[in-house]
Amino acid sequence: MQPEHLTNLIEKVTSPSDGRKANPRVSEVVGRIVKDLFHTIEDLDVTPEEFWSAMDYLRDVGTNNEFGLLAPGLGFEHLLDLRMDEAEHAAGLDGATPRTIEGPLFVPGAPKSKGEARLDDGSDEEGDFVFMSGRILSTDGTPIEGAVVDVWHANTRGLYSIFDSDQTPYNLRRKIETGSDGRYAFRSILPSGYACPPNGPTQQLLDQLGRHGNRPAHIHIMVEAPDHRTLTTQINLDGDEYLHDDFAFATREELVAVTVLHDDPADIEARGLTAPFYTIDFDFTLNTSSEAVDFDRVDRARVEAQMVAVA
Ligand code: MBD
Ligand code: FE
Repeated sequence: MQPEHLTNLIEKVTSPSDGRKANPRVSEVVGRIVKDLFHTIEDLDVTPEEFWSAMDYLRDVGTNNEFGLLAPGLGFEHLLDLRMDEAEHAAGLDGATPRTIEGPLFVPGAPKSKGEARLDDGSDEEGDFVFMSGRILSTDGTPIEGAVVDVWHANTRGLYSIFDSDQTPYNLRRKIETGSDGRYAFRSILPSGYACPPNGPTQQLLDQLGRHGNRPAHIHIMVEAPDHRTLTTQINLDGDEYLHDDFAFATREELVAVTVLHDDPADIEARGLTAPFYTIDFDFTLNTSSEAVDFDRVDRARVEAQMVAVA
């Protein structure tokens, strides 16, 4: 193709019509994406059939509400993390627990309690009991009072409440507020890893790339605290076969948590249990608020509990 035909068309796509005004940011970003895609089509000789099948594919991703899954699967959500890490580092904000992706399954508005909570509703009989606790700290080591720890994780089938009609709403989701010792503690069941819906469009593309769609077992944490930067992260459970092979690229070495098995009958009885249990001890450190960066918690559309279609 004559290069000027390509350049002319790209130019026209983002040229405002007579008497209209463009949003300059949208114009710049869309102009760049269209330009890069035009070049992709030209350089790779993309056929009309390939192009239209890509359009159909995007329709399917939307219909199945999987853009939130495709984004981490193609590395975009981790890329955004790396960029936020860079910006904080450049602003001298170091020393906090590393962030890692929120993912598509956070639901705001979980029940809140002080100091401790039980996350599971007792219905998942496959689940091993876990007691996780630790402190929310400032980078100077001071415990933070009044931090709100939002915790969410999957059940033993790798499924999340609200998105899974077999679970009670907000099962395995809680907010826990720290007291003056900065401590949080909860009882729950150990989650299993997540797998992309096998017949969905995300897995369909991963198959074409020769990739699996699995995540290691993990527990999501979002911590908000007065005068501190919000931390969105996850811990990954040690020993999972996908620990370093996460389809969403979210594992970070500092976020691997050791699960300690307790099978001494005396320990079991002391907890009022009848089966062995696990403990996880994990502290989270937050950076103090800073004028040097203009972002905090990522603002994105999140599911409203009552709006989720229960299939
Ligand atoms: C998950 O549980 C998750 O955390 C992400 C990032 C994507 C899909 C499912
Ligand atoms: Fe998850």
